[in-house]
Amino acid sequence: MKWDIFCSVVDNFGDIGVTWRLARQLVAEQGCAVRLWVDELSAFARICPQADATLEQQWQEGVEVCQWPTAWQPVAAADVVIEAFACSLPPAYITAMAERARASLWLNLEYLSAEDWVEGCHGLPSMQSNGLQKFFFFPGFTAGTGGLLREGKLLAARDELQQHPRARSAFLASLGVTPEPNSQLISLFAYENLGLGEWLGALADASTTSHLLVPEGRVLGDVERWLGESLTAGDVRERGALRVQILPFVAQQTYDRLLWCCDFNAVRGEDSFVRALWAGRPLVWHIYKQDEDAHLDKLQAFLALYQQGLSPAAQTALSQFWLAWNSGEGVAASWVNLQRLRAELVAHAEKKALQWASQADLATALVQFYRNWLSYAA
Ligand code: TRH
Repeated sequence: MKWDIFCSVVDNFGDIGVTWRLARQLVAEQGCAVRLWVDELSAFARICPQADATLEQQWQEGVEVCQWPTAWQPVAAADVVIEAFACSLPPAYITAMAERARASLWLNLEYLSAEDWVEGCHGLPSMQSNGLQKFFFFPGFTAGTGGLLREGKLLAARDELQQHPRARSAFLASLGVTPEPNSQLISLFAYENLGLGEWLGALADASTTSHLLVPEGRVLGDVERWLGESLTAGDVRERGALRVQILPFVAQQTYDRLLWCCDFNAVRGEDSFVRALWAGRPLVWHIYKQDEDAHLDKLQAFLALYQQGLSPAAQTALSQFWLAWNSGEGVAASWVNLQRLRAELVAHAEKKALQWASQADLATALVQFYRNWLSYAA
């Protein structure tokens, strides 16, 4: 089974983050031959540091990673073609898809959303002018969607680290992190946030200690402003009950492990958000901003789903903190409230991870979709 995945890096790391993860899993678990076309290899090299951003073609973890050239050179079309997040395929490639003895299956992999309409749109075809059908494939949280990216052994690997304090300490030490025994370990990956200083103030003033890990990125400016100095990876600063440590941007699998080790994860976008869900630890989601505040509907839809099973007090505290985090207002007060419900939120986060892990994962669902399509076409 040959797959071509096309990824256009719009901004940030989400597009390449999702497609790289999917490509790896299709190779490792589904026995597929995968070519990943990326138009900006420098973004790829950030999440896969062993990659060389100057190469037209390279193999990484069994995936053939190719520079998506501006001037497209004809290649044979694959059995299954994924255009990620509605990126436009090269016209000559679309012709090649149609001209195969059996046309390629063409899928548009959409962004993740917990909104109700997703189930109704998942898997719908759209007839193209050349006679090909393009299908819309929606990741999601319910059985009527394409599911979430989750490697088969993900939760077992996570448990290994979470349940063995020595393994956890050794992993953290490999990043230069040595938290005090009772300190709350927090990771912070977020967009610029006007409320960040307020939150850092609340952590510094708290009666218990926190150790905040900040991989270099967009939120660093807010941390620097609060501390009143520039920072680089490796720097550690203390203010009251808070220790702030700047980390380098690490490989994707290393970042996953970091999330598993933390007591609380602040994540953003799409891929880090899903990974924090699998960590089974309390989290806050800095959602990617969209025109006309469309992202707020997405945020509310997810909250509605995530809050199921929480006490009314925890539901209120959680949504207040998440909305404050995303608006940059009222972050300190809502954090203090949330902290009071920590025990309930810890148990809940693991329950949700296990619940979602009982559904088919996205890579399995994609392969199943292809098999169904083949038997329908036969
Ligand atoms: O980078 P993002 O903000 O990406 C966003 C979203 O995907 C958004 O929906 C999309 O529209 C926009 O890009 C274009 O956040 P996201 O999705 O979490 O992707 C970050 C990736 O970076 C993820 O795969 C994890 C990875 N990462 C590392 O590999 N190392 C690190 O040190 C860190 C912090 C992240």
